[in-house]
Amino acid sequence: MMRGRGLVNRLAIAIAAILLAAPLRAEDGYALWLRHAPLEGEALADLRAAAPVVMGDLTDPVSPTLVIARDELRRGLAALQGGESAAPRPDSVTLVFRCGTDKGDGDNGFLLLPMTIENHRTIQISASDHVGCLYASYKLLRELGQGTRLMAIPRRVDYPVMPLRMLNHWDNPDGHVERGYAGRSIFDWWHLPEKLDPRMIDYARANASIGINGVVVNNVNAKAFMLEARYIAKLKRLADAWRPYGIRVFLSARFSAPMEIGGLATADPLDPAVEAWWQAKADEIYASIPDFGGFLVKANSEGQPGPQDYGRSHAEGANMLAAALGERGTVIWRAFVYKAEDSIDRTMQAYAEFVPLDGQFADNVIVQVKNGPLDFQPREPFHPLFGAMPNTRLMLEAQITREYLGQATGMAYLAPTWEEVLKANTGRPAARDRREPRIWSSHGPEVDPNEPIASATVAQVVAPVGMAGVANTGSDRNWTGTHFDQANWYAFGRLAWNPSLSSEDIAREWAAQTFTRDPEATRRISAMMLASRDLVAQYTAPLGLAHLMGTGHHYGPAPWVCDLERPEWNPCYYHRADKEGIGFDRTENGSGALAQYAPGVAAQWADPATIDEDYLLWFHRVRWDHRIKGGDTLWERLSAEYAWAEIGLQARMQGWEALRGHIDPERHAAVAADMARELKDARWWRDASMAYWQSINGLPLPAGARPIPESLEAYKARSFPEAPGQ
Ligand code: BDP
Repeated sequence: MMRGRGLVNRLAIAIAAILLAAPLRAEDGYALWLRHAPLEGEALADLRAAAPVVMGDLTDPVSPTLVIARDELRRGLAALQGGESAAPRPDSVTLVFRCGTDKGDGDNGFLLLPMTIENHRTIQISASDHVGCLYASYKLLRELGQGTRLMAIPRRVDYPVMPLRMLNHWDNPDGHVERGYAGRSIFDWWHLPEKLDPRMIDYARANASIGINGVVVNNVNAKAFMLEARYIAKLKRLADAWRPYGIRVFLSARFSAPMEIGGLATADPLDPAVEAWWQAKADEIYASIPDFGGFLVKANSEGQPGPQDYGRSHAEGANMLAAALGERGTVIWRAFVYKAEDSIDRTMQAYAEFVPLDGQFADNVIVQVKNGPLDFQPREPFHPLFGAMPNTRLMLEAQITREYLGQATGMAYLAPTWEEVLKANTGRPAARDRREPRIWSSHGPEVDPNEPIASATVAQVVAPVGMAGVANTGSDRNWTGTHFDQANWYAFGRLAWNPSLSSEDIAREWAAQTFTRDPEATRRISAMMLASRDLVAQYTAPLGLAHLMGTGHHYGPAPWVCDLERPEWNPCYYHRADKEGIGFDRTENGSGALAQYAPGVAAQWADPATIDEDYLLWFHRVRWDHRIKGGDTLWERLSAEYAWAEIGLQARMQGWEALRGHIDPERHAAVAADMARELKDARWWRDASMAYWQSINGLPLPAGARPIPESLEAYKARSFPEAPGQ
């Protein structure tokens, strides 16, 4: 009998153990970093013991934002406790909102304040405005989601450093996303305004949870008809849905719209009829959407119309639109311009066109500058414009979608790219914004708050304005094509919120919320993420090469392309390889682009013997037998870079395999497949590129290099009608 009971007990314990070690549930990634997966072990016990109660009595007046803030917190706390909140008890920790006003006059900052008053534990959630309280809810859940104990939530004031934290969607009204790799557009213009896809709310939640507060809904290569009344009605529906989440809508505006939809004979910004047309258009939009953010404009770039078509400057074009918006909104004018007929180095043209206009832009104009002077390449030095327009409001444009980094294949965590540019010191003064003590003190030397800063980082230049990211969302169930691409959306928001955060901290907090809280697993995942961009650069653009990708789809290698109509569309224009050597000379002996940087900055890149090799061929043209630090010739080193990338990718695959027990099978398998594909692509990049370089320099493969399986002709003959993004 006894023995029988013992068996039953043992069986019961075994069954309980199986049940408790809850099998990893298959997940499709839709919930993003807002999964709020149940806590484990002591963290779970702690939260249940706290039995937190979110007080329902909200600050007066109650707004939809506050209701969302409260409900998010309630739902999230329940989910973290395994689906149901512990029943309230007399000693429950109470969470109380104190949320200021909803007038939009706060800075969205907040304070989470755990305290014990007369044995009663409470957490005060105070903010200067309602959106601040919403951000506080997400922050609290983020902390708990990483295993922080409720009463140990850091008592810190938190607030967004940058006022504008925007996504730029390159989505077209027909549903095709330019450079989008995660399916079709998430915006269903056809069914708007009557029908609002619930996904639009999930999208707003995701954005609000990382502090994104502005969305440009359409492609910079804009269609004029999106300014028509029927589209304004559609946009209004989105604006109304997103307003409670603190998100303002913006539109990309086509400069020639007065002609295309307004029936005018010109779009000349100094023509009174054109001014009046835009004024009336702005009034029409504001009548429907009182908090409309403004216009994003790509002008006189890649065939887009602009003020130069009428002999007017970018400033004249931007200021005319800015006058139409008035105090109600902002014109964001892109600095991404280059001309085919201009014989100077393409990377120098934006500087040449914009620097003379410094100080001429109206107060409600922002000039939006890509991180580097070329075009979102795997690695670029920072854009020299950041140090050259002290009297203009500059904003950073990053690309979250991976146009040139494998698209939605493989892995490239981009936070290190953005961290690099934000931390780059321009070597030049910047206008000082006193509202941002954090950014001033955490980026660079101690500064006297009353003095203008002598040598500003890019973060310091753009902090008073903002950051825009070209969105990577699409209709794919997991939003971003691959699971790891969610991290880029997340990291973009977090860095725009606080550009002093490190890529590593962001990777860890993302991984803990997205995959697993196991600290060792999170550490390993974040290490994989941190190395990933460098690996892509190593096999696609080693040693500072750039723009070697296939024409049109921008996927895979095509360094041999030399005959496209516009010279600066050709990979040959960038690598300049011949029998003697390779690289783009941007020193004073070459294009002179180096001189667009402050002397102290230029000095670090001026000498091929001392330059950081990641930028060697960006700034210098060197011989194939040039000796690199360490003794290898350039040719040997180039070959080694490709080989190291392969080794790195293989090691990462093994590392991922070892994480199998920590990740649900569905997402584990999907990522493993992405990684296998990336290894195949890296080999293709290496084989095709090496075959091409050899055809130019006539050198044998360096000793020990893997033979190239196919002929150069075979690589050239590959075509990919199925590649996305054509
Ligand atoms: C390039 C893209 C192109 C965009 C352009 C831009 O290839 O599709 O329209 O940038 O930023 O990278 O306007």
